[in-house]
Amino acid sequence: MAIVETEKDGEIAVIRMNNPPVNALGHALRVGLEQAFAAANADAAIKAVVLTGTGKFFSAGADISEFKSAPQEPFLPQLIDKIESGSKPVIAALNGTALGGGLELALACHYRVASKDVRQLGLPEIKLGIIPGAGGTQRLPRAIGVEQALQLITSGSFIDAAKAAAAGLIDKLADRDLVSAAIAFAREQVGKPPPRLGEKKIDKASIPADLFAKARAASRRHPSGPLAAKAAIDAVEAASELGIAEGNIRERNLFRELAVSPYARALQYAFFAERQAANLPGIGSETKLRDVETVGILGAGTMGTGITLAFLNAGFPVTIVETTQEALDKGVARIKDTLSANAKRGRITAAQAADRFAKLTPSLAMADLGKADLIIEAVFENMALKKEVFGKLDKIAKAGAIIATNTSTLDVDEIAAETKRPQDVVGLHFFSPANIMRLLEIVRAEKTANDVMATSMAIAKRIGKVGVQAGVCDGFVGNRMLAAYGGEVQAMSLEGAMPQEIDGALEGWGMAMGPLAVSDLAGLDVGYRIRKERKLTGEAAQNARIPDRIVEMGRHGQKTGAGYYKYDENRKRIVDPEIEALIRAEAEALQIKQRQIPADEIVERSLLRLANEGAKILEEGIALRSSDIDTMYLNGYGFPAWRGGPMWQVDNVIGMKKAAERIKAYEARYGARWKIAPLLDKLAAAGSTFAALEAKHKT
Ligand code: T1G
Ligand code: NAD
Repeated sequence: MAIVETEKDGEIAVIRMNNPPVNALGHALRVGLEQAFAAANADAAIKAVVLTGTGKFFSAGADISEFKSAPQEPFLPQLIDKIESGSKPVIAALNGTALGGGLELALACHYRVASKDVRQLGLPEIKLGIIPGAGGTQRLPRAIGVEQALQLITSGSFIDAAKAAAAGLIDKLADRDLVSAAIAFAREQVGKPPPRLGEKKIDKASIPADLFAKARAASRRHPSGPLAAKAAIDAVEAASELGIAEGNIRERNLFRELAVSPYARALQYAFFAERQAANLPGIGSETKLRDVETVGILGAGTMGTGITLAFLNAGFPVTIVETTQEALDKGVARIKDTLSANAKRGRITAAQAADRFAKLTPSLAMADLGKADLIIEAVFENMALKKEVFGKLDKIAKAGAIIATNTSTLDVDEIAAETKRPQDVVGLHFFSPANIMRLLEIVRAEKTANDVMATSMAIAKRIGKVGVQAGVCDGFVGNRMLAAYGGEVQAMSLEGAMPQEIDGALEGWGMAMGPLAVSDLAGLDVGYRIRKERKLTGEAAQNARIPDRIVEMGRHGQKTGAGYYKYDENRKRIVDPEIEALIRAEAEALQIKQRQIPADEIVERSLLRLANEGAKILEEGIALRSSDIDTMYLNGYGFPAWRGGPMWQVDNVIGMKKAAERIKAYEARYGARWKIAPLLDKLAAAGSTFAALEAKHKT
C-alpha cells in the first residue's frame, strides 16, 4: 500500500494515510497528502473528502526524528492551511490516536468524526519542549474554548473521543465502521460552505480574567522546563486576541525559539532514549514471550503493596503472601485505601476500584503462589532471608514461571543459585512508590534466559513502566550511581553545605526533589539497614556518620516527622537547627574546616559524580547504553527530563573535555573517590561523546 491512498465512493474521496508505525507526518507523507488533496480538489466529480489513517493511528504528529534535519516543503503548517481553505468539505475520520500535528491536521478539516473507542487525542508537544506549531494553539481554543485548550496544551495530556465530543472537538461519534459513517456524514455536507475553525471568533468575555496569570504562576516548575509552558500560554493568549493568520505567525515564532532550546533537545533525546531502552541486543521480536496472566507477590510491605497495585491497575489478578495476619491485613488495607483514594480523586471509577480489589487474593501460605506465571519477592533486604525464600519458591513455583526479586542492592546471581532454575530468575527492581514511579530496572543475572528478559520488558510496558536492563553489581545501575552521588552530598555536607542548601541548589537546577529530602521521604532507616549490613570503612564510613547519627536519634524521615528536616502536619519540611549543629559538630570532630559551598559547585559535583560512575558502569557493561542510564535517572530518580540526564549533560552541556578536567581537579583536591573513569578519560582525549560510543555500538 502506498503511503497515501485515495479511494472514491461516488462523489466522496477517501484519503488514507499509511505510514507505519504511527502515521508520523514525515516528508514523504506530507508530499503524499499534498498530492492527494490537489487531485481531489481538481476532480470536479469529487464533492467532499474524508481523511483517515490506518490501524490504531490517525497520526501521532510530526515526525520527531526529522527535527534534527532542516525541514522540507511542503511544511506542515502550509499543508494544513491549504486543507482548511479548500472549498470542498473535508471530514477527518479519526480511526485512532491523533496527537500533535495529527490533531492539528484534524482541526484543519472542516468536520471531525471519531470512532467511539479512540483514547488518545491531544497536543502533547510540550512534553518535547516545544508547542504545537501547525495552528494547534490557535484552532483548538476555537474548537473547545480557551480554558480547556490551555489546560490540554500546557499539560500535554490526552482525552478520549467521548470527552472530545463533549468538549465540541468531535462532531459525530461512530459506533462501528467509521469510514462509512464519515462518508455518510460527508454526503450531508456536500454543497454547504465548509465551516473553518480559523475563521471562528473567540468570545473574550468567556475567558476568566485571571486565566493566563494563573496559568503562568502554576507553570513555574513545569516538568518540561522553564520555557515551553510560558510559550504555550503566550500562544493561546494570542489566539484570544488575534485573528488566525497573525496568531499562527505568533505561534510559529514561539515554536522556532523553543525548537532550538537545549531543553527541547533534551526532551526529544529522552523520548527516543526511553524507546531505545526496550531493545535488547540479541533478543529480537522472534523471541517467544512467556505467558504471564497471573502474578504472585511475596511481602506486603512498602514495595510489595506498591507492586501489587501496579499489576492490579493493569488488570492482572494478584495473590499476595505475608508471614503474619497482622502484616497481611496492614498491606491489604493499604492497597484498598489507595484504590478508593484514586476513585475519590476521579483517576479511576468506583467500579474500577472495586473490580481491581476483587482481583486481589491475600494469603499466609507461600504455596498459593504455585499457580502464578510471575512471582515477585519483596521481603526484607537480607541475603540470608532472600536465599531461604528462593529455595522455597524453587519448589513451589510452576514450571516456566518467572521468579523475580525486587532487591535494591543484593547479588541476584547469588539469589538465583538457590534455585535449580536460575534461567527463570531475574531482578525486577521497582522504585518507591511502585504504583507511581515509571522506572523498572530489569536486572539480568548471569543465567537469566533471553525469553525471561524479553517477557520482563513486555511486562514493564503492560503495567505502564519504562523497563531498562541492568547487569549484576552492587546497586545495579541506578542505586550504584545514587551511592556515588549520595556520598558526594554527604562530603559536601561535612564541608559546610547544609541540607537546605544542597536540596535548594539541586531543586533550583530542576531536580524534582533534593537528595536529602528524598532520603527523608524514602525512610532513612532503609539506608541505615543496608549500611549496617555492609559494615562500611574509610571514607564511606565517614560519609555515613551524619545519616547514621540522625537515625540513631530516632529520626527516620517523614514517617517519624523528622529526619534531615522536621515536618509539620502537612508534611511541609522545616529547617532544623539541631541538624545544622549536628553536622557542624561532626565536621569539627573530623577536623574538617567548613565553608560556604556555592550552588553551582553543588550541582557540578553532583552531576559529575553521577556521570563518572555512569561511565564506569558503561565500561563494565552493567548498562547497555548511556541513554539507558539517562532514562533510568529521568524515570526513577527525579532527574528533570528537560535536562536530559547526567550522561546527556556531559555530552551536550558540560562537554566531555571540561568534565574530564573538572573531575581531575576534584581528584587532586579530594582524592580517590574522584578517580576519573577510564572511559570518560578516553572519550575526552578522543574529543568524543557517550552518544558517539552508543552510535558505534549500534552499527
Ligand atoms: N515521530 C516519530 N516517531 C514516532 C512518533 C513521532 N511523532 N511517535 C511515535 N514514534 C515511534 C516511536 O519512536 C516508536 O518507534 C514507534 O513509533 C512506536 O511508538 C507541528 C511539531 C503515539 C502515544 O508527541 O507519544 O506534532 O521504538 O513505542 O507506546 O505541532 O509514541 O518502535 O522504533 O511510543 O503505543 C507530537 C509522540 C509530535 C506523540 C504511541 N506528537 N508519540 O505510544 O508506541 S510534535 C507526539 C507518543 C508535533 C506539530 C509538532 C507515543 C504514542 P520504535 P511507541 P506507544
Ligand atoms: P518492608 O519492610 O516495608 O516490607 C517487607 C515485608 O516483607 C514485611 O511486611 C515483612 O513482613 C515481609 N516478609 C518478610 N519475610 C517474609 C517472608 N518470608 N514471606 C513473606 N513476607 C515476608 O520493606 P520494603 O521497603 O517493601 O522492601 C522490600 C524489598 O524491596 C527489599 O529488598 C528492598 O531493598 C527492596 N526495595 C525497597 C525500596 C524502598 O524504597 N523501600 C525500593 C526498591 C526496592
